[in-house]
Amino acid sequence: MSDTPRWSVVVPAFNEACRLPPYLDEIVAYFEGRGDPYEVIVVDDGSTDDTVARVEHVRCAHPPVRLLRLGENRGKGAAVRAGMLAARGHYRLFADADGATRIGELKRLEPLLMGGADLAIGSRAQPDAGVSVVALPHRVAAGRVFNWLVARLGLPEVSDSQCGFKAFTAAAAADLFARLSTRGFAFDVELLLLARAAGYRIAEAAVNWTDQPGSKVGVLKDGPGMLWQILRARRRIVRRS
Ligand SMILES: Nc1nc2c(ncn2[C@@H]2O[C@H](COP(=O)(O)OP(=O)(O)OP(=O)(O)O)[C@@H](O)[C@H]2O)c(=O)[nH]1
Ligand SMILES: [Mg+2]
Repeated sequence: MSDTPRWSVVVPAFNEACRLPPYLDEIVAYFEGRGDPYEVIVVDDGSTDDTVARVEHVRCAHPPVRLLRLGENRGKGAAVRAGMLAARGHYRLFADADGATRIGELKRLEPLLMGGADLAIGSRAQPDAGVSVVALPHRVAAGRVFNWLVARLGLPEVSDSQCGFKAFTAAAAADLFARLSTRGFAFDVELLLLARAAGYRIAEAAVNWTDQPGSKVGVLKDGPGMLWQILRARRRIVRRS
């Protein structure tokens, strides 16, 4: 593709042979319908299921779909970082492979970037009568506790740090992802702390979200490690500034 893509969509995928293909089709159909140049970068790091074959299949019919394969499993943060640094679009979105947020929800983030924001992030916690969030009650409760902690750890104005649907200008993405260190699920918090410290404009919009079965994040399994990663990231950023 010779044209610079208007949008790059980065999708981290680890063992997503079931959840990713319908979402990938949806992303391709959405951008083909818009008619702007675009690219989709799926980042796989050692999936042991058919993820790679399923993406290759879509790629044969749709050249804007790219597959980035990392040698070994390093976590969601490392995968999103690699995809964002390989992206060439004027605007760059990352979206979870499970399609919990439909790609059409980009209509809620795009105007924020057009209006001057450097980051436009989806939120499942902002009250908005126009959107619905369908999630299991224990996950909603865990999210509230997590967001409460994150607010106290340096992001008081962000209602939902963990939503897997965030968009960036090219300049903000290139700068922030080059400096991102957290490889695991807590990378969003480091990214937002870095953005805040650098004075980027962060805008949030409520997005429709429907929990999908097969989540790879466990509150008890991953929560303590995520908090530890956030504390380390915070210390790094405070030391540098
Ligand atoms: N490449 C790569 N992607 C990963 C890894 N871990 C998670 N992901 C991707 O990260 C995204 C989010 O994973 P989910 O299991 O949906 O978890 P979540 O969306 O953060 O949490 P939920 O709130 O439960 O939906 C999916 O696209 C996963 O495939 C990893 O180690 N490598
Ligand atoms: Mg999910």
